[in-house]
Amino acid sequence: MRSGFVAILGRPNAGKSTLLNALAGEKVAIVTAKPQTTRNRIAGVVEVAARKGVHPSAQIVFVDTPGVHRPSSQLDRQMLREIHEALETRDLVLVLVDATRRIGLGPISESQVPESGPGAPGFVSHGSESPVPTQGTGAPGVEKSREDHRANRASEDEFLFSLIRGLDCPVFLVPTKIDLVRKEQLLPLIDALQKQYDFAGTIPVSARKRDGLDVLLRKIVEALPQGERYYPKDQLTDQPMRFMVAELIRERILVETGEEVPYASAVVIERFEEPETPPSPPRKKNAAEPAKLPLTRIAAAIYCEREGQKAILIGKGGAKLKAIGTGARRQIESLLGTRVYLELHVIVEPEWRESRRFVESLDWRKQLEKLAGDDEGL
Ligand SMILES: Nc1nc2c(ncn2[C@@H]2O[C@H](COP(=O)(O)OP(=O)(O)O)[C@@H](O)[C@H]2O)c(=O)[nH]1
Ligand SMILES: [Mg+2]
Repeated sequence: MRSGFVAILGRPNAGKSTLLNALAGEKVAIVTAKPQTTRNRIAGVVEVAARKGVHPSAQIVFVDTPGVHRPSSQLDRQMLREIHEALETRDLVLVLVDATRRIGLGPISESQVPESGPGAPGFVSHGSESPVPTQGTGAPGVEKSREDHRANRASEDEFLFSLIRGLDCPVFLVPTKIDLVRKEQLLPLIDALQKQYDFAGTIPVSARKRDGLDVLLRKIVEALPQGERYYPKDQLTDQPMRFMVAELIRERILVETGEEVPYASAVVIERFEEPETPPSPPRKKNAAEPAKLPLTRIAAAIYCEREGQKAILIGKGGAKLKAIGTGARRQIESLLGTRVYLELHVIVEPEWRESRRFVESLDWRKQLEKLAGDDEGL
């Protein structure tokens, strides 16, 4: 059989976590429309059955990573370390590119996808593609900011390419979200990217429509080395349950709040009491007595940086925190297959994103070490 690690790399919001989930067939990583949703590397384990005359069976360990961006805070630096770690142990790399983005630039939002025709701005030329506001074109200040914007995006691309240059493994280019663009728009983007890097292959996909995923899996299996499984056959991810639970709570925060709050929030599980009786198999439809399901008790702290953010997270009369808790609880119940009692509280930790010590304490790998250490101490 074949086996190996496949690192999923790309700019923020490229669609990395959505692809991971589509390939794993389950929600392994949280997904939102906001950039920098993913903060840690996350493995999703995919078993591929042998196809006679095509390829042998395989276990592919996909590793989702935070979006590549030049770091400014300690949190950013931690995310970059996660990317480097994912690149250290990999047999193959996928560079995901949002197919709706313009050449040399970042993505445009779904609502801005051009309808059709040569009038569709900027997919081919480098001249007219800037998404900065067009009012006042000609004014020197606007021209300058447009230039800066373009230079900045190009340099973020360059930053990504610098991470893969010199890797001694195959790197595939994977344009994703192709459900949002037409072929005539996709080809020039692929062309431009192929000029910047010598990719071992190009496989366009839509994670949302599950388009191209079979081809992607086949090409990956063909490129992977012979080897045995890294994880048991039925294991889906390397994340412990309590981290997935923390992520589901963070996902609700990302969805329920705006401005700085999502980026300044972190979730730490303080208590996780599994039921003494294991959860029974999923209930049959119409089967009565859902109350008999065992109960998991979870307490979590939501960290933010300022009193104002705390007030937003709590909301009027606690309404926001309640909405976050209710939404998260439903997701956690379906993940765990138990009823869940979820207790949330908000803690202000000024400037935590600038504290390397605090940022590292959020890392579940570090948290596991600490939990193991605490146990030994008992
Ligand atoms: N239409 C469409 N949207 C997608 C696709 N893949 C991801 N998205 C959306 O793009 C946004 C960012 O996705 P996410 O997976 O979190 O990106 P990441 O930051 O690279 O992990 C989310 O709103 C997704 O729903 C796709 O194949 N088609
Ligand atoms: Mg992500």
